[in-house]
Formats: sequence, C-alpha cells, structure tokens
Amino acid sequence: MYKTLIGLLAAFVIFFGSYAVRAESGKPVPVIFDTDIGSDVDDAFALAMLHTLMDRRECDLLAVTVTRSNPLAAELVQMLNAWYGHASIPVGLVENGVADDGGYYMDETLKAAEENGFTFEAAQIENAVTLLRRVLAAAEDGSVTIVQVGFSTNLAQLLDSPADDISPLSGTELAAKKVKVLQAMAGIFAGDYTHKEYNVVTDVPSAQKLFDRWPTPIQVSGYEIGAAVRLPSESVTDDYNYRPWHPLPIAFKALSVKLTGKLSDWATFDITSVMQGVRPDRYFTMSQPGTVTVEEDGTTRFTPDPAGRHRYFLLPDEAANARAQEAIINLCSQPPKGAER
Ligand SMILES: [Ca+2]
Repeated sequence: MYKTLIGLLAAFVIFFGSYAVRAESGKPVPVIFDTDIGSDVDDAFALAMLHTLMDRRECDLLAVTVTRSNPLAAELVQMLNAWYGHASIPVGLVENGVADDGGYYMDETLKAAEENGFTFEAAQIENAVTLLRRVLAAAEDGSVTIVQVGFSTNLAQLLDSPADDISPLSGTELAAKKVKVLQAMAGIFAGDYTHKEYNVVTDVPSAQKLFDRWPTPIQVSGYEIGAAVRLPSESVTDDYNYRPWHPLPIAFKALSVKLTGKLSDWATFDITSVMQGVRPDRYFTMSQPGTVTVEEDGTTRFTPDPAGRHRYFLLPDEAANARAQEAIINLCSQPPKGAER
C-alpha cells in the first residue's frame, strides 16, 4: 500500500516537475537585435524571422539598435517593425559610428512603402547606447540574449558607458548582470583564415574591445556558416506573395540585381545567429570553449581554452544544413498576424 502511494507520489512529482521545466522553457526569449541593416539583406530577413518568432511567442524583441551610421537604416527598421505589426518596438541609432553609406536596398524598400501608402506611427529614434542601457536595466537578471549581426560599435560603446540616471551600473556591469548570451555574426573559423570578415574589418577597434572585454558567453557564427546555408531565390519570389506588397522581396531583388545582375541564392549569415539565439542548439552545434582574438588587420583567431567564454558555430553536415535551410524558408516567409497593411 505504502509502496503504491510512494510510487504515485513519485509519478506526481516527476509529472509536474517536468511540466514546470517545460513551462519555464516555453517562456519567450528576451532579445535585443543589433544590426548594420542596409548593406547585405540578411539583416532584413533575420529581423523578419524575429518578428515571426515573436508572433509564435518564442521571443520578445525588446529593442533594435542600428550600427550603420545612417538614419535611413533606423527608418527602415521602424518600417519593417510596423509592417510586421510591432511598431512600438524601440529603435536606437549609433552615434559616432562607421559606414554612413546608403547600402544597396534601403532607398528602394522605403520608397515601396511610400508608394503603397504604408504609414505608421513609431517612437522617436534614440541613441543606441541609451536604449541598450534602459532595456538592460529593466530586464530580469541573466535573461537577455543579444544578437549582434553588424559592427561591434554599439556594444563596445555600451561597455564603456558609465553609471547614469538610467542605472547605477556601468555598461560592462549591466551586460554582466542582465545578459545571458551574446550571439555574434563575425569573423571566420574554418577555411580561409586570411579572410577579413566585413562586420569585424569595418570597425576593428570595437570588435577587439568586444571579444576582449564582453563579460558573458559569446557564440559566434563565422562567415563560413552563413555562406554554407543558402536562402534559395525561388523562396523569395514564391513565398512572399500573400500581401499586395511585401518589403522583403523588394529589398532582396534590389540587392541581388545590383550585386549579381540577377536573382541569386543568398547567404544566411545573420539569420543563423537569430536561430541559435531563440532556438539554441536546435540547428547548429558549437565548438569547444576558447577565446576569439581580433588582429589589427581584422582577421580572427580562436584559441581553445576550457575556461574561455567564446564558442563558434561548427559547419553543419548536409542533413543539418537542409534542416536549417527549411526552417529559414518557413520562418522568414511566415505571414505576420494581426497587422493592418
Ligand atoms: Ca549584418
């Protein structure tokens, strides 16, 4: 009799114990997206995927901070947020940043919004570091995933930011206290190590500071990962026709035609960091721990070290690559819910 009761009790504890674990893991991942949107188009698709994952209650996009030193980039983020029905997400813009060029598709995409009569209300664009400090100060300890898919300018400035009215903590202390993991698309860790990856080489001092001083774990999607997992151009032409107009195919076509003269399959660099941030270890496996070093010329080096805070994405095998590609196709093109457009 007692045995049965104990058995029942044990079954009860196991059942509800595992339920509690699942309920906990079902909480949306709080995400800050830091992007150099405007040159390559993977930033726009990565942002679209975040909106989809937000609709699915898998993530909560707390803020988007822009590292491209061009107000058009922040306006484009506001427009995309609004198009996906999340116009109230705060947007920050870098100060004293790099890369003020107009990129390859910002004009065309914003113009399409105007021509289609798409209007929206959004909060004023603010200073990126101020926004980062405010959002981190308000977050639960150890909860935030930052996805950095451009230059390291904003996060390096955050590390240097002193205590202020927003928080008595310095930026480094705030990051240590509030951030769970930093997902970064940067560098190269397989193949041609002399390759100077764009996000790193565009602002070497900030990348050096980030990998030297960022206080939490960093998982790095190197150039080789996004280059290996392709977004098929057929998906962009076929899967986004559910609305009278859609900003993603417009951005994609403008970029692809400018750079390759036609519609081409595209690399998925920034998208892979979003996937690992919101659905950790589902599509990609990580290296052993170690330390990423950024050289003066912008090349990157990984030194294994059991006490290191950094890991890089390992190249997916054929089956894992196909799984990741299918998820990208479906999640990036998923129709948003609840928005007027
Ligand atoms: Ca990018």
